[in-house]
Amino acid sequence: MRSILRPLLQSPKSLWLPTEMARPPLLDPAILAVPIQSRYALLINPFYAKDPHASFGKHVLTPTLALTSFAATTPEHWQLRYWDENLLDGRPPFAPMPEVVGITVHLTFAKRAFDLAEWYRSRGSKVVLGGLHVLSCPAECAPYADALAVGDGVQLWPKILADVESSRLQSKYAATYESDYRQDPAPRRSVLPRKSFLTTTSLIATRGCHNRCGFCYLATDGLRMPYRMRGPAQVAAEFAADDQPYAVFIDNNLGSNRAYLRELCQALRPLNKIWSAAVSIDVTDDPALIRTMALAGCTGVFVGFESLTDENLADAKKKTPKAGDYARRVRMLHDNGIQVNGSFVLGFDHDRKDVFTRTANWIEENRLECATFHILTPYPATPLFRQMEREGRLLHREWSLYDTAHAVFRPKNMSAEELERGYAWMYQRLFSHASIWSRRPADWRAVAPYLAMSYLYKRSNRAWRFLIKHHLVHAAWRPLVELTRLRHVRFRQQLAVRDASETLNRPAVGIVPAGV
Ligand code: B12
Ligand code: SF4
Repeated sequence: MRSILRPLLQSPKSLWLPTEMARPPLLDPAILAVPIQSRYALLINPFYAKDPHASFGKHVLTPTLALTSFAATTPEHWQLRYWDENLLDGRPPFAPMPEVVGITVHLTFAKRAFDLAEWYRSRGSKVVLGGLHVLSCPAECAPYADALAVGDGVQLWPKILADVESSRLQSKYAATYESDYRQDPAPRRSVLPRKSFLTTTSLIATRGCHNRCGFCYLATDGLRMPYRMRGPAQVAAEFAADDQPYAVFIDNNLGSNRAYLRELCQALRPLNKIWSAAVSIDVTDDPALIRTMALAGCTGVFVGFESLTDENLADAKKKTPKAGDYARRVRMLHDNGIQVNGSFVLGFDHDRKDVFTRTANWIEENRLECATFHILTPYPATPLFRQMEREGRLLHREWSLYDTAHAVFRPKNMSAEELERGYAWMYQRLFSHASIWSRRPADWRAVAPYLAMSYLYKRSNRAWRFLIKHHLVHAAWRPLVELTRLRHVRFRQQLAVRDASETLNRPAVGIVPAGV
């Protein structure tokens, strides 16, 4: 069995990176312009290079809502097509040639977005650029676009298409993030290729966060994003409508407003489905809320611990409990059957060379099922960027390397090379057999599913490439997820029965691992 699986299982040291995971498909200059099809819009999520240290599975867990959110506002008489270059289906479609091409731009794939824009524009399409990088660097993006969409696309897209129809397209459209979020339509998930993602149900219930950490894109100059919430019933209805057992909340911080999260859980509970979400660890200030989340189907949380050093957290202006109290809080989540995927930033000013081993030891001691690492990255127009610029510590402005896998600044207490080596070492260690085994759940009944998920997610990059290319991601993953959902439904029934008769904070029967 081992010998059959060996070619598919990744050795963490091999750092396997096939060309199609490293480079975008060729935009053939020889392809001539074909007639434009009017009232046809193509939306593109551009290619970005994958980090061979991390899991390729992450990229097909759940789709971005950048394009589907505003796609829902497309008038009926417009034909719409969605194209995600990261699904390895080759170059984006061009026959017929779309009248409008909408491209979302992040700094890491800005170059690819600009290449796509030039290619389509030179063949007669009107290109609209929007997204985070357009917000933070509009002047850089403007030469590549017929129109820039700065801010919320849901408000801008219908106006842009109407102006295309009347030949009055403007070069810039701007909208704030202050409208009533409950008025937004549900994202148009029907345009997504269902076979290509573990789940197409990326849900978003809130925008914004009560924090404004200096390194986060939410702290971008001029970006006003008050915490806005959709109606809990709206969110539950979207979950039910997409007919998937598992959803991923892509909110920045689903735990920012606890009263709201409680209401949302009440709306989700009757669905008998499972979900995971990003929350800040202060959500554990309220143990009853953690139990409510578990009863509503929460199987995993993505927590930005960022650092185990309080001075780093203070420098980043993150309002968070002391790092010394993190372990107790992780236990509380585990006791409610909720897995923890910890996110750690490396390279803060108080990080010394021991940060790597210290962090890895802590993750193993506290049995975090999964961990994600990021090299500190100063995103343009954030307070961190300004600080690094002021201190002359930026090494370059090659945005494609601002992907949190490269050191783009001079760290204080180590060299940039040491920081990158330490980052790579963290993934090697945490994705190793020994480390995966050391973090297995305490309850033996949860060990087998934990191992299945861990190996699929952390050590199967060759398999991921195969599954992505052959549109088998959903088929391969869904049975595991469905099984987990069934186990979780049983688990929460036991939890509810016990709550009715006993005190709240006794540990639950065991972790039910779902997702990653
Ligand atoms: C889902 C997600 C992913 C998915 C899918 C990514 C993808 N591009 O396909 C996965 C898990 C694979 C992923 C990976 C990574 N991600 Co990511 N991801 C997200 C997440 C959680 C949600 C994105 C989303 O759907 N947002 C909701 C939509 C509705 O908002 P939006 O994108 O701003 O779009 C709105 C407007 O901007 C506008 N708009 C956007 N595009 C366009 C286009 C047009 C034409 C128009 C008119 C309007 C428009 O309209 C939309 C509606 O208002 C965000 C955090 C967040 N909550 O936003 C991080 C985030 C985007 N990711 C981030 C990062 C850093 C990464 C990684 C580099 C991290 C890593 N090392 O692994 C990788 C690699 C991706 C890369 N190289 O860029 C950062 C980006 C920071 C930055 N300044 O660019 C974010 C902001 C997280 C953070 N807090 O730092 N990610
Ligand atoms: S807690 Fe997370 S989402 Fe909120 S500002 Fe800080 S990094 Fe951004």
